[in-house]
Amino acid sequence: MSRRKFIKVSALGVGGILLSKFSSAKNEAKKPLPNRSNLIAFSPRVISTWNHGTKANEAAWKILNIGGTALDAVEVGVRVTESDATNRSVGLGGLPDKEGKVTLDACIMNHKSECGAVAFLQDIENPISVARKVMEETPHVMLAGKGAQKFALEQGFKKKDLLTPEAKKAWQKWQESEDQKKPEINSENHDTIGMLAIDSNGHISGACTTSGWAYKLHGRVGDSPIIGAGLFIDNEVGGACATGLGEAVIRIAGSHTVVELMRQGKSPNEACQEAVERIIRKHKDIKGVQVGFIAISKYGEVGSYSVYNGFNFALKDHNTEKLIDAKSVLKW
Ligand code: SD4
Repeated sequence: MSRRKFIKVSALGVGGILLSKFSSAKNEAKKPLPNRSNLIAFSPRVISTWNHGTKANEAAWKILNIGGTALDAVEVGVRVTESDATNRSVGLGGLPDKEGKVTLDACIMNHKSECGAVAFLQDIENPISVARKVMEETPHVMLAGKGAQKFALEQGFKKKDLLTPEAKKAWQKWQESEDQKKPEINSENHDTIGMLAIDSNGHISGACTTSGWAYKLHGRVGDSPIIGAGLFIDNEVGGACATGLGEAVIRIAGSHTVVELMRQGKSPNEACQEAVERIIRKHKDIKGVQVGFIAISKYGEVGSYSVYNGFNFALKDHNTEKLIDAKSVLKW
């Protein structure tokens, strides 16, 4: 058998195994998933939200490319964005809340449906790694506020002031502006990173991390640390994550919705589109409410959709490295 033929047959074989695994989950998948076994099966791939996804993907790819796990890849990948002081909406350098405090939300989930999260965490540069520790070292899923910080310090994380002079300046300017009377999420004040990766074992993991809605009320927690809202993985189907106005994402359990729509046979793109349309239907006034989803299927297909135009995501695999503009239902 020629090598090319062998690879083709192997890929179909893997797809066949996957499909029989799917059909055994009878209670969950009433309608059989479409046969997409001719698509890239078990070829590592990573996607992440926004332009900063490109750099984060590079770091994740270093792990995926040598046969590392999707879980390691997503953690290492989003840490790049968390530690980038020039990014105004994730980790170090993130814009603070109304009181000038940088408060962080993050979560992580693996192919075994294990998950961990931190919410309203302060003074720790890499909340995603704390979320992973919550997943691996505790019987819990989420720790918040002071308790999350205490746990992080016990785990060896170091305290750090995350409010950079630039972010402080922006906050001071906001305090003097009219904008503070009507807090609004828009294309300038949010850019969460959500990342989804599939590794060479066909395992999917995801991570989501943010400093949230700039100038939010002190104590506000968004969708990003909430499993099922900001992120959801079901290794039998795929994964999804969200960016944008967290309140709107939580109202439809956004990422879980996208994964369940894929379970019903929708492609990642179709699933993201339907979730976005549901958000639009649930809002009397959708003006200015931006949400974007990205998704990956078990077969490595990727997709995205947003309420308004302007959302994009970065894709990296063996053959491709590019930014893709998401389709949107509405135009700004
Ligand atoms: C939040 N969803 O805290 C986050 C913000 C965000 O892109 O995603 N911005 O609501």
